[in-house]
Amino acid sequence: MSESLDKLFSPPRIKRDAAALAIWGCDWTRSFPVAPSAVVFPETIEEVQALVVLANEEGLQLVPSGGRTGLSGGAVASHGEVVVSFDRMNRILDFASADRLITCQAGVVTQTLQDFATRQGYFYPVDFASAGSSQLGGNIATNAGGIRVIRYGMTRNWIAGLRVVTGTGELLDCNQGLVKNATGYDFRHLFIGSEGTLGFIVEADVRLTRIPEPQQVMVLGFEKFRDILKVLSHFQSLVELSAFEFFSELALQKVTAHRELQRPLADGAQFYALLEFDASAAENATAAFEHAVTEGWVSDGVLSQSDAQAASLWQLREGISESLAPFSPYKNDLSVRISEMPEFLDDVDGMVRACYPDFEVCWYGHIGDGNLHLNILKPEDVSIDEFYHRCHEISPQLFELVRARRGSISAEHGVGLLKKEFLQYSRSSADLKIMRALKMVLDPNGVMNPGKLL
Ligand code: S2G
Ligand code: ZN
Repeated sequence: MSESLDKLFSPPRIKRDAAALAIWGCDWTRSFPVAPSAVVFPETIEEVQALVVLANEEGLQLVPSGGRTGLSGGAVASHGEVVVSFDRMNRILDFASADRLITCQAGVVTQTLQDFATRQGYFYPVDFASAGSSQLGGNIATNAGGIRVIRYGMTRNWIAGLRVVTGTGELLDCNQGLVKNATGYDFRHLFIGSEGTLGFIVEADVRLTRIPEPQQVMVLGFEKFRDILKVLSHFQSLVELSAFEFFSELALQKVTAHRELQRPLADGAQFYALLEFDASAAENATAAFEHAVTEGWVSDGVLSQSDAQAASLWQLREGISESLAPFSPYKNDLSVRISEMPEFLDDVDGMVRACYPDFEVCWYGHIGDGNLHLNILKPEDVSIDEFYHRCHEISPQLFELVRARRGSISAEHGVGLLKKEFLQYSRSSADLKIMRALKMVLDPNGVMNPGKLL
């Protein structure tokens, strides 16, 4: 059946060799079988449309693939699907200075977009550890967040226009990069976060902002979780924060060992916060720090004195994910409203200690956004299957705590395959009914990324 693909693609733009299938058939998750039937590399929107039409005619199933940095199995092909890689649709098509817009194909690497924007004198603010390999299309499909959401918001905030090939092969031009457009449903927001289940994102008009003034970084040490949130609100009353991240002592131990980094403070602490702000706000930030010390919320702190020192402090946070990878972590990516955070943290801490007494639990994340990355580390003497099974079994209890506070079981990593069975902890039955109806409208034959999200 997939022979008909050869009418549309010829080598090297179609691959079927085992090595290629293993590379393009998955993302960063390692807990699902990888078994695509082929990988194709379209170069134009018309080729994507022809492929989707063919898939509808011949019952092919298509898995969109970008930078393959996903963490929920959203880009894994396990049942003979055809992987559609955007590696060759990676051109920046236009820069409109007056609109402060860059138009690019979906396969543009996030870092390439950031660098291009800076060269034009502007700033694309969405940033995270995998920006060097993730692609814009995947960032949009998962509404990627990262480390500067507290100041700049999620990917969703920066997409002024979107070209999408739906699951029936129609090309939609959503919003055309307009600032204002009051003409009914805004389809951008249907496809942003849809995880490739409604259609292929093929092009985007990306909004830019001013390049921020030089930033400074502060790392603070805490003994108690809940003091972190008191410090957050105190700093926010005095300083516009560009970032407010946190990580535990265990995370710090893993990242300093893995990357051979210096510890940030003379004394240890239970938890650390990493703050970033405009250098012109350093005086206010220092005043806020001194108040936090007086209140006993903070034990110690350091303020970066150079860009190099700021970068090495950032490594302590951005290097965590990579440092934990060798421990095959069972990842949770939870969010609740900030006002719910203190009690939620207590709930989760109590549950984790009760349920995982023999597992190392690593806390870190974008606490300024109410987003907690909870990584359970696999003990050496436990098999990966046994470990994942035990973690998966406890997930309902964890997600019940999330539901009780109207939180999200997936703050920024998406649902994919990993969280699909738990979606009802964050979405109502009415939500799910409408999501399925929308899927039927846009992808009636189930061509698009089957088995993901819904
Ligand atoms: C982070 C990166 C992915 C992970 O570090 O903020 O979103 O490993 C994560 O959790
Ligand atoms: Zn994150």
